[in-house]
Amino acid sequence: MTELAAVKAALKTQAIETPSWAYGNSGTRFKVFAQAGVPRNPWEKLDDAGKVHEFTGVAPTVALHIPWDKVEDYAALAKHAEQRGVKLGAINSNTFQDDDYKLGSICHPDAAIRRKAVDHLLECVDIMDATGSRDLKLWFADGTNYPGQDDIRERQDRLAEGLAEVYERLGDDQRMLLEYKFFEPAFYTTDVPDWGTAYAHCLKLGPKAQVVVDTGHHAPGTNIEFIVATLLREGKLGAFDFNSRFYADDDLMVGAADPFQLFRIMYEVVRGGGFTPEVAFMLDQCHNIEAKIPAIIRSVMNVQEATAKALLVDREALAVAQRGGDVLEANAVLMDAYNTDVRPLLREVREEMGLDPEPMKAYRRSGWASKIVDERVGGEQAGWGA
Ligand code: PSV
Ligand code: MN
Repeated sequence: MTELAAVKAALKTQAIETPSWAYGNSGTRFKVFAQAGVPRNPWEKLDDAGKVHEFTGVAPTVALHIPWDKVEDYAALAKHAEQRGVKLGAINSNTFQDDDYKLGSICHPDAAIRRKAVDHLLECVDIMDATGSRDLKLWFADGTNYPGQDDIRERQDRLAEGLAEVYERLGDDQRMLLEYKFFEPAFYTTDVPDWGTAYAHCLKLGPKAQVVVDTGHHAPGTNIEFIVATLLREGKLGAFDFNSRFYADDDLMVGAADPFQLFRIMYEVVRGGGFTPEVAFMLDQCHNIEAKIPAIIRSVMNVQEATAKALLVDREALAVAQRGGDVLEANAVLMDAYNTDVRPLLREVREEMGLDPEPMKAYRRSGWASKIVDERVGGEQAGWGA
């Protein structure tokens, strides 16, 4: 196989998971702008996700968020997904929207609230059994706002205890993915604020516990690719939540704010052997002013472009330059790949996959956008928090 053929073959295996919540209305804490045609339930979210996969060919799974995507019959939901050409992916827990969780969930000072939170996580594992999902994705809003509010160390003990109970409940083929975020909604301490804390808990729990890197969850200037390289080296990178940010957790389309950073991250993924199904490549975005489905298609294509560039890095030439201490040549090798226009290559890849080479144009021509506006009348639109 030529090198280019190998790159194309790799790109054809790419799998980017789209989030069910990105198909519904979402926004900022100031305003959620409703859009005509957005789904009114999980079934319609899957219909839209099916379209994203139909036109991109690389978005075969959809992450669910519980309780936003609660249904009576998860096996029927999984079947509905398959009829739309997609599968159900990670199950995201939600321990941040109930009044009981004001002082935390799994780290709450009151054992009864901790019990409620752990029971929710166990329920999520039951749902995974029904949907056939491999991954339970955990993000905790837990933390404190004021020094002295609660005992920092004891909260870690409570976290470890709750996680251990859920870990024990996982099946042989199931995993727990622990996501960190440095602040918000808590502003003084956050109980899982960084990759080190997530890593320490996952290490103690065992091989089925892995760390999630949400690209919007770091302090400005953080070198995310270094974190990716380190977690891969330790065998502890379970997944990404891709989005981009200019300021904090902006949840913009991935690759929009900093495509170079996305390339650097994908290079470390490729370099570290992480371009495999063992790492889940998920989107976690909040489309506020842009149309949902095209925004998700754009994000999928941005990840695809960054991946193509990462795969094109001449690693032999890079290694020679690095070992020879040739700083400028090493940097040039990396930049050559980044500056390559990979769009023609991706058009070829899509054609070879039997797809339209231009997913965005094909989606626009398909008429799906006006069909859902016409058909999805009445009922209550799905939205972040609903
Ligand atoms: C938290 O900010 C987060 O990134 C977690 O992944 C949540 O589950 C998700 O956003 C919900 O929007
Ligand atoms: Mn996230």
